[in-house]
Amino acid sequence: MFEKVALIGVTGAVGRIMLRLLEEREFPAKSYKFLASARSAGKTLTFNGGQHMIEELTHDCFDGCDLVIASTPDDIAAEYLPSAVKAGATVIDESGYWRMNPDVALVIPEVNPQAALDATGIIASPNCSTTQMVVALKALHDASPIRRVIVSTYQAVSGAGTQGSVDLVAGSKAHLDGDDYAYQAFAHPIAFNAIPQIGSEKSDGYTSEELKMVYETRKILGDESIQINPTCVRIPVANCHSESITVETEQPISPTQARELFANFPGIVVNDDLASGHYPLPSNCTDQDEVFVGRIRRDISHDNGLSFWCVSDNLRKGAATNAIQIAELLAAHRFSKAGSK
Ligand code: 2RA
Repeated sequence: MFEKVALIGVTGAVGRIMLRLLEEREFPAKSYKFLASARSAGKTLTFNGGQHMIEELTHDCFDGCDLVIASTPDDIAAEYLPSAVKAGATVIDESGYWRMNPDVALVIPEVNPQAALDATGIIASPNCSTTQMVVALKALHDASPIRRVIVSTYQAVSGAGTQGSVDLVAGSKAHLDGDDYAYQAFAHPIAFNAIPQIGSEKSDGYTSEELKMVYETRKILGDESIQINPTCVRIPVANCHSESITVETEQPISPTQARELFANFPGIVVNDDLASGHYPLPSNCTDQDEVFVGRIRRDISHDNGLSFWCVSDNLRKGAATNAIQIAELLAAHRFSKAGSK
């Protein structure tokens, strides 16, 4: 068992899901410490049937912690997580700050578990749009190496934080009532709209969210030669990111083969019956921990191409669930031989 697990960012949307997952999955820890910004310090939360005080995140709050799981903005992760490592903890980080650091492991447990087991210090969890795609890609990549990916995302407002969800509801109501609404999480109205920009402008006309899909995917799959062309779009859906993905593999993979590869891969659920109108939808994937695929078909424009549709809960597998799965992987590895200490 871990001696003391510190959870940072427990009042955020992802932090709250992490707490529920740790309870439901009976995570092996003797004690917990709940950390948040000064604004939330002093408040209480309910966990494992008890009331617990939230403490302020500071540089010297990690004494005695052997595991830290953090869900914070990048600047907080940059400033505080090195202190947790210095105090001797293994750190699992949900933010984007450390992901591409060459000394940091970037891990999806179904895809590259060994990277977490080999890591010292910080283990990063990928961006939500990357995670669900890479789980699906890995199922194919193991059968025939992926050469090229063209992906368009349809991302839910929950990915933009609590304010994104507030904006969707309030903006939709205002739109229907013919009122004005001042959006805070988005540069354009999200109600009854689609915004082809997530993140800031980076190089070659791509955004930060799009380039995360390129660089994180290559790092996780350990293959710098994979070519990826992403377009990330915010749509007026409350929760769950959807992705239209076309891959080109070294050898052709038929839709039948792909269905079997996906079905046999841990963490993937196939929901694929176009004739009956069955495929993953944000509405049937929310609050689920898996990656769902459907609309599996041959790419009629390319012999070695395969297209499919992929949906996953961006707050769960895209964030909280992946982080907790990394923690469970570490626990299983560290404590299996020693018995349940
Ligand atoms: C989004 N991927 O959906 C981001 C959140 N990390 O905006």
